Amino acid sequence: MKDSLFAAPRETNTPFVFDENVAEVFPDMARRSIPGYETIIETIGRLAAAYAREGTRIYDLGCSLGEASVAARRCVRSPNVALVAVDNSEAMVRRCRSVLSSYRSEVPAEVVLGDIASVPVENASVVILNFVLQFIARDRRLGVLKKIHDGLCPGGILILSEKMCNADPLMEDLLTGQYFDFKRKNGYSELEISQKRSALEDVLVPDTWEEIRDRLRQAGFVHADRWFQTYNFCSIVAIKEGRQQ
Ligand code: GEK
Repeated sequence: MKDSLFAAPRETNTPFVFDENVAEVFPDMARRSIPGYETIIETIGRLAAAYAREGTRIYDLGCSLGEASVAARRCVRSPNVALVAVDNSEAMVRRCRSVLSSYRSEVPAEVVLGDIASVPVENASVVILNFVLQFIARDRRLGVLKKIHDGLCPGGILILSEKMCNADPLMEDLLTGQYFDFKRKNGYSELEISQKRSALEDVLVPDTWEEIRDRLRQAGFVHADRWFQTYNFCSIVAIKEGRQQ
């Protein structure tokens, strides 16, 4: 279903929430609003296949409709791997359960309604945080990353995708301008672009690349780099120190 949530003029600037209306149009919204969304999902599948280890778990934190979970379950061949998908939106979780149950896979999946800040992460070989940390209060982000680092097995990976901002105002303007052109090219009107931008203010709070990198280091990740970037959207892979079992 086409995303036209911000097409009509809005009288008040109500903050963006992941409700039933958003869940209904989410696949279209993600593809037309997140540069590289499909490439990132496909690559998550391949990274999960390469790093999932026998007898461990894959976590998809902030799973929305479970597209990354579907990709991981389709690609992973290691035996005895289970997937845990978590989201705190009831509308997303309900739909995600139905999406995941409609695909057959050797990887059993559980979809949990919960806050990623409080859900335990244990015995993980792969953790996916695909455009989610940016919605968590800044002072809670380090705690989430530390918990993930602690819950990963040695040699396990975190795939972290984020919308970033740039500390240099000239670069910020250039990259934001290019991003808005991408949205126009994908059929969003000026009104849709500006109303969505206002609704996301204080809801999606981006960090700079330097802040993200430093926070990953503070959480314990020594090896981390961007494997994808278009405009201010990036995806990072971080590896927990130690040999894979
Ligand atoms: C994908 N990863 O398609 N706890 C749990 N879930 C949360 C929290 C939280 N504290 N805060 C936000 N969410 C997905 C796309 S969308 C990205 C992720 C976007 C959830 C929220 O309910 C929503 O489903 C998701 O994070 C963010 O691979 O819309 O830009």
